[in-house]
Amino acid sequence: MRQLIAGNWKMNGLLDEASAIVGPLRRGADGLGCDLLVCPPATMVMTVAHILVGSAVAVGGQDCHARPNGAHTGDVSARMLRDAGASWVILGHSERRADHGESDAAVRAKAAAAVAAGLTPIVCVGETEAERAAGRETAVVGAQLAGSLPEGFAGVVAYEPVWAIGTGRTATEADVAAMHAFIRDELVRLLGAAGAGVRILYGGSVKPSNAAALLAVPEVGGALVGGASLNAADFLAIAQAA
Ligand code: G2H
Repeated sequence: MRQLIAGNWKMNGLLDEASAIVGPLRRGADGLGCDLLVCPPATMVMTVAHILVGSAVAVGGQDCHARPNGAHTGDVSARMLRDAGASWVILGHSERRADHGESDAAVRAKAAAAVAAGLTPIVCVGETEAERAAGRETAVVGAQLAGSLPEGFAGVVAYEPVWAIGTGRTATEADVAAMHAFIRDELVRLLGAAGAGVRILYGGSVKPSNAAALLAVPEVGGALVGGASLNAADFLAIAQAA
């Protein structure tokens, strides 16, 4: 299966910066051996999707509400993202779990709404430093998977150890191999045969200098890239390592 390299811009980027990133991506995406995705802030999904129309680069949101519409001030629904040109959405990122108190049940409802609206969800899981220090990393990630994935889940999972996000610290290849093998087993247990085909991305300080090694780890189906996705050359270099 082709690896997926997904850029999570987080709350970064204004329109002029977005075009400076997306233009080179559009030109550089042809002939890549992986799938490429950018997830800008909601304000720019439509513009970025317009720039990328007809290209090999897909566009996604960074979150969606579980309801299709209604009295939810400040929220964006999966249908709205789809309407704006997105085909993917990141859900349950640890920053949303921490900043907005998103529970596994909330992530599960959002993932179901995303699929219903025609989006492919990327559901994020990962343990904190304290949980790993206590030897609880697989228990935490196992519970997140069981609680966050809707029945018949047909999306992507991203493993992002919280202690490696935006810190410059990367999990070792052995850490990644062990956790991705665990996640694969859990996916098969939860989803049956379909669990064998779910791509499992690694995320957490992925950059050009470590991408090739991380992407070569068994069961790594791609990368969710934060900081390095804000620079087109770095993001393309990561994609070329896939
Ligand atoms: C993890 C990742 C992208 P960064 O959050 O989701 O960010 O690559 O900056 O650690």
